[in-house]
Amino acid sequence: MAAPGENLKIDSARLWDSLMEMAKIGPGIAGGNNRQTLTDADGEGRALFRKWCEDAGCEMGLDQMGNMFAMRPGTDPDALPVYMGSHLDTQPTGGKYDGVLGVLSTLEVIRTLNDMGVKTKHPIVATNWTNEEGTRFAPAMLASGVFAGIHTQDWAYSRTDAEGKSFGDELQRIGWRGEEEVGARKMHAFFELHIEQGPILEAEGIDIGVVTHGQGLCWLQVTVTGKDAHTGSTPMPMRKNAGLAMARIMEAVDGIAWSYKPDAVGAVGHIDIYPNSRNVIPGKAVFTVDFRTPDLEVLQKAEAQIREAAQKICDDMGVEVEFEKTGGFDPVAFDEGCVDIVRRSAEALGFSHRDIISGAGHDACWINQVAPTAMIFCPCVDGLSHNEAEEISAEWAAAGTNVLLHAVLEKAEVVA
Ligand code: HGY
Ligand code: MN
Ligand code: MN
Repeated sequence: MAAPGENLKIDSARLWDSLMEMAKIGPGIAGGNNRQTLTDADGEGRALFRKWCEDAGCEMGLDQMGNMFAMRPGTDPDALPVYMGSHLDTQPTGGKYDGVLGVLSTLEVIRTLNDMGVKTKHPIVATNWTNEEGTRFAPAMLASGVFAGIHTQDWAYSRTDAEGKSFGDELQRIGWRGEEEVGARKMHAFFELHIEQGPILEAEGIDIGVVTHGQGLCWLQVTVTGKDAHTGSTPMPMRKNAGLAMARIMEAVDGIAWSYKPDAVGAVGHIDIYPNSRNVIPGKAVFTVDFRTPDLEVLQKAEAQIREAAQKICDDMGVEVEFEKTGGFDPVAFDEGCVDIVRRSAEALGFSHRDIISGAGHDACWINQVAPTAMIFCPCVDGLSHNEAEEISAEWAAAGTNVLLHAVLEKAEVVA
């Protein structure tokens, strides 16, 4: 005799339709999405998610960082809710599934429980975290970071984008600043389904990633100041070429990451060069360094090494260099109990699975500091993400969502 809820399965076609519907909001130029945080498109996507959740009978909540909560009541209103969720904001050239699968899978879980008339002791809450990507307003996972007490709300509100607009003003402008105190909600557990954003699961033909850890991250912003000068009439020995210094520092970032192979990774992703004129030697370069590794000591060494290497490169070239730490977190070990629930849910549903470390950062990495937390990965094609060509199969999406359903049901306790 199956236990209550044991044979429950989500509606794969309905999940896929919701993904494709959401993908129409903030379209990219090559089939993906550009629905950056706190843009009008983000506001539209939020409104659609809210409508769907209200249609599913959820009680909506909104906090002062714009985090959205959709609660399906439990039989015991005093029982701490089981939360699940991810983010609807995307990269400028993002895919249709990064974060979005993690939010719309929670809607599908709630719709499925409604269809089956399943009651749970603990309430269940679907969540959309604001500004997970950190591309418009650094750092990444900003709102879940405030929720977990990592950042102050004032500091988060003060973060500005490339046009000098502040997070706080933009949140107010799109009309998604709620009244709830951020972090006041207490959680029985938190689960996040996400695409792997790496090649392992697909390459090994595995359906589910049981995420045991998240690698640590270090984000630096580097400003090199040289001197604008004529590219034709300035003798080579007199040049103070900030662009060249940046190129040498970029090379150093790559070399440091390779020196800690196979786990460490490093790149420079955002580059601004001034005055960016074809016949002016760049007098200023502002760029970002992104190091990641599961090993905290290696992460700290890599940061120290790039600061030292960049300083030497700039001293030798007679240019100035400044560093700003714009984001970072130590490697994360998720809650063993919740990780085991994910593993057993995959097992019970007959999905192949393997333990895996997350290469990307996720809201779950911060929520893990305030509630028992675990993540579920599904494969993505060629491991590609943060690219409009990001792709998954409906089967992968359904498998991940079914594991999410069963993991959440175990923590929320089905009431027969
Ligand atoms: O940067 C990250 O790992 C995430 O995609 N925001
Ligand atoms: Mn993501
Ligand atoms: Mn992302």
